[in-house]
Amino acid sequence: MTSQRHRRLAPQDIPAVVRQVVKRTPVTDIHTHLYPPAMGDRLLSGIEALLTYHYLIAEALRSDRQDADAFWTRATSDQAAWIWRVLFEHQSPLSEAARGVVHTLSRLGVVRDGAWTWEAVRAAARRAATPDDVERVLALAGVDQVVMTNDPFDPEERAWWWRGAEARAARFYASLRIDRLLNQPESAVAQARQQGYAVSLDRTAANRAEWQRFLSDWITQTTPVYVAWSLGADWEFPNESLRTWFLDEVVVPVLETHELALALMMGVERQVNPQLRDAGDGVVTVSLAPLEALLRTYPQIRVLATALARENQHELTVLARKFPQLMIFGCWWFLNTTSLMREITAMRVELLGPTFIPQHSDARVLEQVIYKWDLTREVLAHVLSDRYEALATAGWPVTEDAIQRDVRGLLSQNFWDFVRRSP
Ligand code: RAT
Ligand code: ZN
Repeated sequence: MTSQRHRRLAPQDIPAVVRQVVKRTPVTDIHTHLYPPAMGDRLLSGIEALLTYHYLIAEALRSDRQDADAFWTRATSDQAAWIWRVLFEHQSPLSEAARGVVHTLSRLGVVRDGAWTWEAVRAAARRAATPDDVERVLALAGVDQVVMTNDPFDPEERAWWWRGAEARAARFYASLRIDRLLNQPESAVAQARQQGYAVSLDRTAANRAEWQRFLSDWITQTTPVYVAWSLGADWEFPNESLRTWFLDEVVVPVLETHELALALMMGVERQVNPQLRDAGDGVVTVSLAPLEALLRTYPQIRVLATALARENQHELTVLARKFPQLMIFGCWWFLNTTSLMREITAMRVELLGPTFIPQHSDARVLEQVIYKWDLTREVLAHVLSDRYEALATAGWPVTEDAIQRDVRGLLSQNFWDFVRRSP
């Protein structure tokens, strides 16, 4: 067995071996909106949640041209039934998000004998997922660890985390999302004050210390794997803004003290169409100059980064060649499609070798990890097969062991090494 894995592979055998390795290698899903079942309503699951995913809401409203305000007045079960009618009965579910529902239901075995009627599909609906469901779904998707999105400005999260040890759940890791601090500081002040911190927007030593105390308390309580910030095109760094003050005086020192990485999710334009609510955010190409300046100013800070615009992908990948403390990750949101993932993943491998994190699921509903990771595995196997075949053809001894090592890095180890933790 072992000698088999050390055996030099013939180019024609490579695709099958790569596919097998990619299929069996467990994933760390480094950015999701999933939570342990003990967090109750936070964990979305089941057919209604799958259908009322904001990606599908946007697609259904576009297809049917129904008034969005009318959509929002419906009960969730009606919204789900309507989306099914529009996207699955009145047209074929060709989009990635719609195909994802079909793929997921098939893999879960809930649609039998090709009976894709709404009645049959709805019969698969469940209420809150049990811990056993979570285990089963994660096993189907081959996901071992899940990183949540935790908002320190959310009073419910505060109540949950301060309940202590019981808040910890196997497989689920916290990430601290500080959007509010850097994007809506007034609201951050109000929320942090409610939690008992005497913070303000003043650029004073006392305020700096109090904000640092706020973040440090959250870090101690949740032991996040990173601190995250999502932003649009309006970031400038360095400059005289309050945002820069927060970065320089609060965020960076706290990251240093706790030896944490910062995750940047760049290129979201919030509420392009507010009528669509959660489905109303869009994409914007950003300048990467502020990121570059941040990396130069703080070489000791490790930065995970993803960009939402296709137009930013090449520049971001080149930036990662220049700064080892930059780890690029994911084909985010509107990029999580077969064609764009293929393009972006191939480019990243060609420019960075196996030193990046190809994907995160961004799942908001438990079962979504199935279609999102199946697709990622398909794309990754395709891209890697080409590369290993080219290597073998050039004379390099490609072995199963080597493929396994690289894939393990891409699907989980690169992340854990970068954040300096172990799962
Ligand atoms: O991909 C998504 O589901 C988006 O709505 C956002 O969650 C985005 O990933 C974010 O975390 O801001
Ligand atoms: Zn997200």
